[in-house]
Amino acid sequence: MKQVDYSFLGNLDIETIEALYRDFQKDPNSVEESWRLFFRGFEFARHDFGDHIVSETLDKEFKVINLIDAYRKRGHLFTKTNPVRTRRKYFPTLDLENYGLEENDLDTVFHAGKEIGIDPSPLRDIVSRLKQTYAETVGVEYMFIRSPEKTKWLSQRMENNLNITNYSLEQKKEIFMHLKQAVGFEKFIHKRFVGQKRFSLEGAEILIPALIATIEKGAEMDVREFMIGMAHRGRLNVLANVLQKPYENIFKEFEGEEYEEGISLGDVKYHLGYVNDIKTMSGKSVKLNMAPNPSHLEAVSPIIQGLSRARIDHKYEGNFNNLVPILIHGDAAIASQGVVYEVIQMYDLPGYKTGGTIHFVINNQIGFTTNYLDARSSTYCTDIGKVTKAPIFHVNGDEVEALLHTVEIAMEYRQRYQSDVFIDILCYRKYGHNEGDEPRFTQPLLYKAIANHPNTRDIYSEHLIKNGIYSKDEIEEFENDYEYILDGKLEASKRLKKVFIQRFLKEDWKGLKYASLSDFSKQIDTGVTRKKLLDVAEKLNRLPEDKKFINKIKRLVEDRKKSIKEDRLDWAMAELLAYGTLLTEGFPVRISGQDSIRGTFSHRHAGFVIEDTDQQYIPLKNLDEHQAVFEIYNSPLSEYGVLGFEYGYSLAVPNGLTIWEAQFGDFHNVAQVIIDQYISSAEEKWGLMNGLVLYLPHGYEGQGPEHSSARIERFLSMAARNNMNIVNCSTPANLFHILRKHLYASYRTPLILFTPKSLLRHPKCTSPLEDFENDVFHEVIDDPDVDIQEVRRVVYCSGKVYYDLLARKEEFKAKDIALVRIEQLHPFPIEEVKKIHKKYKNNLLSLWVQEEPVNMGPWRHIQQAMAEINPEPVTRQASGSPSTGLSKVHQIGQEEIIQKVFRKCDCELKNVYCGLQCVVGSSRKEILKQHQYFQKK
Ligand SMILES: Cc1ncc(C[n+]2csc(CCOP(=O)(O)OP(=O)(O)O)c2C)c(N)n1
Ligand SMILES: [Mg+2]
Repeated sequence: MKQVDYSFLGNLDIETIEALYRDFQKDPNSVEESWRLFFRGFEFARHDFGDHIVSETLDKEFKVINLIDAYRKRGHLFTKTNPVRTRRKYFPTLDLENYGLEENDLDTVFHAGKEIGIDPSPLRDIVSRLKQTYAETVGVEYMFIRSPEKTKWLSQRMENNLNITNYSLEQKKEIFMHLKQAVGFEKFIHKRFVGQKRFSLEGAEILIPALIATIEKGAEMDVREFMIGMAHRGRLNVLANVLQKPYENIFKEFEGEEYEEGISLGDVKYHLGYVNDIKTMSGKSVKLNMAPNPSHLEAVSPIIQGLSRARIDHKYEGNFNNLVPILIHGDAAIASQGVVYEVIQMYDLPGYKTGGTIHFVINNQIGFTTNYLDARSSTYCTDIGKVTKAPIFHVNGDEVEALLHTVEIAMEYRQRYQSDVFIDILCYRKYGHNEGDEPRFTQPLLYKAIANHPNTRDIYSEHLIKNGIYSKDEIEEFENDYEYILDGKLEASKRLKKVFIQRFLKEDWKGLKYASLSDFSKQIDTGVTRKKLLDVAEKLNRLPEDKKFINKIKRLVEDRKKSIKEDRLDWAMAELLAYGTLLTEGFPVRISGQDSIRGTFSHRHAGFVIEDTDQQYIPLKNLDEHQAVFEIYNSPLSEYGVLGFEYGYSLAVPNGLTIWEAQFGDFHNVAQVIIDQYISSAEEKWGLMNGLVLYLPHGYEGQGPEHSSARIERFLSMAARNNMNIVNCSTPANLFHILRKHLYASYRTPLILFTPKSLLRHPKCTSPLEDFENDVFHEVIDDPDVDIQEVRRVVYCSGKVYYDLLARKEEFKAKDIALVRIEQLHPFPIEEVKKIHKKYKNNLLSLWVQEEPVNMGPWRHIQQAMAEINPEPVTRQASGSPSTGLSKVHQIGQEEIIQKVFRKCDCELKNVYCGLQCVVGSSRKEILKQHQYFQKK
């Protein structure tokens, strides 16, 4: 249908309008908002004028309707929401003349008033109501929402309840108490801890009553838990006055010198998390979680989503109304950190939705020293919310009642439509970026205005005094009393010996412990009986008879069955069997990554698409009725957001196998923040365990600089004190066992698994059932095919290059070369390696072989870890890029590496793996020493 331009309505005759109206009545939902309004105006006019309707009266009614529409759509541009600055000017304005109306019409009664829920009223009243609703202290953007039901709900909810609401006396007193605490807390710290960084909330203290109102309203509407993520600004205040973290603990963090046991390095006070069960004013019990977060702005956002989803899945049986994520953003961060987009984009995806997040923005119009005009191109910092058609409210940070009213609407909307909602609080920052930073260096004008601006508590006190609710003296007394309480808490904090960091979600982690070095080398019986293996395999390889599948799928399943019969299980089979057995033993499994269901390299096929449908049959969901939940999702094309999500998910499910898979290993660097700030360091900073598994496809197959290396070296450079388990399996069975061990261990660490590509189909990369049954995870795999006494060269390697070496070894029938695979790179299994090393008594030369350039791959870490053995490196030359783009050049490089390992000495002892010369050009003296050895022999 064509968009209606109301201006030429005067030219439409009544018959035409009648005909259009009849169409509309047949299918009211088929029209756009402007048409709906058109017909609504038409209804009003007809209702009042019956058949005597004339185009002139219609025309004016429509103009009023148009004005209403304009307020709804553009009213937010004309609000008075900025407490300390004048707004930019927007055109056209909402003045009557821009809508074909004039002053003279102000006293005319228009039936269009019904559109905003009032009786036919003079235009003056209609405009006044519109202004109050859409262009005073709250601006709202919502007319871009494509669902007529949602826009109608929002219009009605806002128009029927004016923003300046009449809170009851008791409510007003309560609001004051919260403002008093929010303001008093900052002032107290400012006075008592002079010059210390706290990232004060001053200028945005209104956030505290807003959060409390969110929790109160949520609790009334079935919410039992909130998952909160926020940055530095005001965090201490939120922890103290919303999560009710004891004041004395916070004060101790300003002065403490030592952490309580278990926290090694710790973190600054405004990054710490906290969990508390609180009672709301209406007597409901609500769990509040504040996740710890790093300095990296917005990095916590995906973590909150994953945590929330995990809780919704595992604690609230999928009921999105029982848990609400809250994200509190800074205006500069929300506008420009890309991960915000990644998180928002996930909001409605089946694998990632959390039922809608309430986003608050502490919009102090500045980021560090950067003015908002330099910080974004968009009109609002919240414009990102429009991507998913979430309603966006902009509220004056001086107007507490208006904000609380907005919070109520936001919570109702979220619970009703499971949508994100944004509340942009226009406020200011009382001091510099932190309390020691001079803001007048960069914003002298603004800070002049801010210096003279009263805080929200004082503004609200004025209101209460004016309305006779409290006297000035009473207000002062309340404020003094609060300061007195805080003084008592400060004294109490001095009696505390150490700084206490509450372990986030410690209740959920009961029974699991931090890993020690010896834990890793303890063997855990992860074998599974043949009977069970065959039973699970049979279910994995069964296609339901009543469903149709393409021939290729049938063939694939037949091949899998054949591999079991022939006792040659490949990588995919091992992976699926690991999941399958764990599921039947009660461990939930969740996998997400780009194209993970089929698998980037087409090996996994965890779901089979039913022919001619969009549905899938997922064998791992159909093992038995008591099995744990299996979930697998193709993720959106994001790494940072999705890895953060899965990290959060695994935090909330300590006994589940949560896996994030990179499409190719290199892509993990898009999510580097999550790896640096959470995966590798969360335990030392916050005492946080985590069992997330990363699958990072790795291996040099000539696919170019970006598809070869998962940057093993980077993980190894961050590995220390058992913070991660870094593994590069070379056999399907070892993969099976490490995954099972990961869950059966009494400790948890992130598991970084480098996974293969070409090995997925390599005929040698298979394992017999026996290895799944009676074996365990091996940190090192010694060479089974050697003549121990004859071994002259011990070649250490890891992962896929082993098979390249093996091919040559088999070709040469070289039983005098031992290929030893390091399957676990961290913690490094040095004792086991040494044991193997000792076994080869006649060894002359130890090598470390890798496909990567010498400055990449595990080499530099191996050099340290195996210092006692001192292997010589066989690697590619140092380079900045991991690999060549030409596959021929790759092959030459690969051949060079292999040749170096197998090249025999050029000397008189030809045909013996005797010397160092060929490999690394050792000194003449060393060569002679070896020759002597052989001569003696
Ligand atoms: C990813 C990232 N980049 C840079 C910084 C450094 N930094 C800390 S706060 C800040 C300004 C944040 O501004 P805004 O988001 O508006 O929050 P505000 O401090 O104004 O509350 C910057 C740039 C950071 N913490 N994280
Ligand atoms: Mg800011």
